[in-house]
Amino acid sequence: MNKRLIIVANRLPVTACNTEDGLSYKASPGGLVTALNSLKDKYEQLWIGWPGEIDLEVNDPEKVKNQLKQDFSAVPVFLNKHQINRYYFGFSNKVLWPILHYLPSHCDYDERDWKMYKAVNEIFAEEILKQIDPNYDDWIWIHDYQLLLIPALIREKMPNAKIGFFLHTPFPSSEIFRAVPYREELLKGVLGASLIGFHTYGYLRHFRSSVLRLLGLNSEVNRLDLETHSTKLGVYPISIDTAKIQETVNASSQSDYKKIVQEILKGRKLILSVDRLDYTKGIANRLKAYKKFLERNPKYASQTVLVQIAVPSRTQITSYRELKEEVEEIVSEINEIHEKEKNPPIHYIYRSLPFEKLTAFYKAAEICLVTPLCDGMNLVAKEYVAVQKDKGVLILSELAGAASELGEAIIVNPWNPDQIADAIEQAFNLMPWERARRMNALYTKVARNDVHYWANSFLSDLAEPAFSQNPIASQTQLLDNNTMQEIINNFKKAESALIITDYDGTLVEITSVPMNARPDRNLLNLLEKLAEKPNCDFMVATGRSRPDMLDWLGHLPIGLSLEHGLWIKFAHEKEWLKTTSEEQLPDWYESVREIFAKFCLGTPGSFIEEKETSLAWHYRLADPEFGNWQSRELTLNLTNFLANKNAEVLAGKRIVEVRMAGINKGNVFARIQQLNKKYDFILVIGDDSTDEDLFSAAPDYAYSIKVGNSLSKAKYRLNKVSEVRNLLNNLI
Ligand code: ADQ
Repeated sequence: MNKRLIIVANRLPVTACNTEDGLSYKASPGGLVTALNSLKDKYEQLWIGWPGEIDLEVNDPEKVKNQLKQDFSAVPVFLNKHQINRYYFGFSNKVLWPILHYLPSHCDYDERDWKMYKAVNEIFAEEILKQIDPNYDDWIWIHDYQLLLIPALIREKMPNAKIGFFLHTPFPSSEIFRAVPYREELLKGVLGASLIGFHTYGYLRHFRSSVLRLLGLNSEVNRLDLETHSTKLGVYPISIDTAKIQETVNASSQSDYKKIVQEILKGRKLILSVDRLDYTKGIANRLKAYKKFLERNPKYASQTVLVQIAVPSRTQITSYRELKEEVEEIVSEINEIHEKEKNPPIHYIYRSLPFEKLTAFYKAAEICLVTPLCDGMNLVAKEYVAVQKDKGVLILSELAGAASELGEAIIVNPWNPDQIADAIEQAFNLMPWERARRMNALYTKVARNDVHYWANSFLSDLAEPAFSQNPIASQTQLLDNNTMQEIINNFKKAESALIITDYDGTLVEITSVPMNARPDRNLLNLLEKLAEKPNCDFMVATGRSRPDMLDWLGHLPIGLSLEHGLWIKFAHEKEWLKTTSEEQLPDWYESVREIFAKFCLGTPGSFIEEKETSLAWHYRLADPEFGNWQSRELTLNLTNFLANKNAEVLAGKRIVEVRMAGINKGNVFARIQQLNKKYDFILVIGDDSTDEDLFSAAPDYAYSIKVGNSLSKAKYRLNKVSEVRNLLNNLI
């Protein structure tokens, strides 16, 4: 089957333009289009996105669609003005964009924008699903923050789909991401992907931390195992088409553009800045730094010119219009200060230029000043390097993703005008060999990690099956419908059946506070009905203490195994069996309590649960990363301390527990032997590490089911509590 790449981005690579002769299409020269063009030999491609504003009352949508498909392999998602205003200018650019760039002061939240963001993501997802063709091996590659919800929407309908997602912006610290309204929904949305790509490891790290803190999900550095699939995480710094840029540099058209540039320079040295006019790009700060530089070095006012090229961007948004005014004011102010000079020291160009012309500016620039306050990557820095090859000096903000790759640039803090002014001075004073050394090193990197490398490395990682690094899947099979039916049939046929299930995480969802996990009405009904089955012994086996469980389940005619098998009682038995003959508290109990108490003080949110012969330290309410770290310390401490004692340390789900050695949930099978009970059907279900003893002790013919995704000795796996309840409901 032929592979096909479905590329989904807010905008199509072509934009519709209304001309006197009707609609025409202008190719957008974005880096993404170039990058993916080079993959055309390997994958057929289909683009899905917004084609720009098209009046559908004047233009026949079917005709537009056919033309886009035929000429550009593109499928339009038609959006009207209202939709674009709320989804794109609203939620995407007045909430997500500023927060992703650590600038929440630019946020302007409106609930209606969020609703439209959701609605438009759904429209995109529907269009993608419509385009899926069973004759192709379709891979879906979704781009950027405007479309965060799509991966989960597709996953829901196509559980095995290959979905890539690439974020072109930074991903900020969880402390700031949590300010986004509906942050959980957004994270869950993007986690529908099989692979999520970021520009830098820093962004990946922040993403993992947000997923942990906001969704409570642990992840590996490169992977996150979810109930339905695994999501891989990777770092793919985007780049440019270096070879193509070199072609442009050598093209004959350059000579005309060079002349235009020379007319602006009038023999002066060129400092160049090129940006979309966006508040993240640090344009105002940079101009102020240049002002400082001129104050300190007045002679340069006649010898240099700062050409600031700014592409108009998102002009519908107030803060972008305000920025334009601010920048223009600063430019006039600086030029007025130096009005006695023949030519003003800043030349400001507010428009988009053809790339060939931009190249002429890059080539002529002695210095390229790239000082964003925050930037996912920044391609201008790489374009300058690709054009210069062995000359010129790049001054680069440490807050641009590109800084993590381009260390040979002069790196500056964009918030520090003195440092930027110093850097300009330093750049002018660098010896030619030092400039060449730095630029050569930069060029080698940019040429090697070009945009083709970027696209190829992302897609080759997407090619790997999502579960390939997940050892669990191969060991414990997902319980399919056939096995489920087999279990139901065998249970119904059985003369004498035994069912043992764990409680927390198996029959009820795990809660932050253990006392909140009370059984609900549906569960109590279900357990009552199972207890009524004449051919069945039903037992709940839990690590919880006797008082808890007697309060919650004591009135039901079911068996209970409590405190990890310390207390066992079958439904028909009157007396409890205590698995140990010791009457006293174990000798380690007090000391362990003291160790736990020390860790409680040092780990805000954690607490101790005391049981008859065991102690548990819970850290579900503590900071998740700190809690994990403290639990490792604690386990190490306890293992040393308990080395020669009759005790074992268990690390469970956000819990560290110490219990008497030899007492575990598997003890129930020894009790069954003692009682000489015979069963022709056994089903055991549990979700955490203490249930592994149950799985090991069960006879070979038993059905054992692990709830969740982690490594287990169980034969089968279910994903969640609701699926366990569904299975049990099928038995009654
Ligand atoms: P942008 O914020 O748009 O991209 P950037 O990476 O610098 O920022 O790309 C700008 C592009 O626009 C460059 O290719 C540049 O040549 C072009 N450009 C700039 N000024 C121009 C002008 N006046 N005329 C014509 N073209 C001009 C987002 C993220 C970035 C990330 C990219 C790619 O914000 O951090 O690097 O996506 O992932």
